[in-house]
Amino acid sequence: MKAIQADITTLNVDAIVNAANSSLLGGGGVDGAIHRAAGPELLKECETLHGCRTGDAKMTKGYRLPARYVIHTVGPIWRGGKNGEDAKLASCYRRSLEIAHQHNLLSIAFPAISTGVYGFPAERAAAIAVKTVTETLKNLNAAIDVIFCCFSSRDLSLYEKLLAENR
Ligand code: AR6
Repeated sequence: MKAIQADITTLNVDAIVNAANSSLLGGGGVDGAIHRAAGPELLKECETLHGCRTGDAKMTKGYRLPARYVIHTVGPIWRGGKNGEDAKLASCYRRSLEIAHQHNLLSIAFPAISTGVYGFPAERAAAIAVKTVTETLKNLNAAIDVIFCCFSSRDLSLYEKLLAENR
């Protein structure tokens, strides 16, 4: 597990995770960036998936991206924290890793799911991300290289602090 500051669309990994919405038909933020970089074939494949529930994930090919696959997950919209947001966010990380493991993928990069347009507090989300990934890798007995891909330097320092505490 490591954290880096980068544009996730540039990463040469087996899979990048998309912070999508339940339609899986594109949007702004990291979702928009991934669709632009992957090209129109990505939307075509997404149209065959018939959406995705909050907390779940579905995989497509990566098309023009350096990443081989995109795992699309739907984070919760922040509504104050008492509406199951933590569990739904944890489920996004867990389901994405389960799918990567099922397909024998060895590297995966996550954006900070739900912390943009969906308003989830960044620090709370990062703690859930690190904890859930640690637990899931252990439960799956999987040696997947996990990258937390931070867009801002502020997010990067949050993750670096958590990962240092986790060692
Ligand atoms: N690479 C890495 N991280 C990025 C990139 C990038 N190219 N672009 C943005 N981020 P958001 P959400 C960071 O809003 O909160 C979309 O419209 C960003 O700084 O992309 O889960 C979907 O269609 C933030 O830290 O996703 C949904 O409707 C993080 O990615 C909705 O937004 C997530 O921000 C999902 O909202």
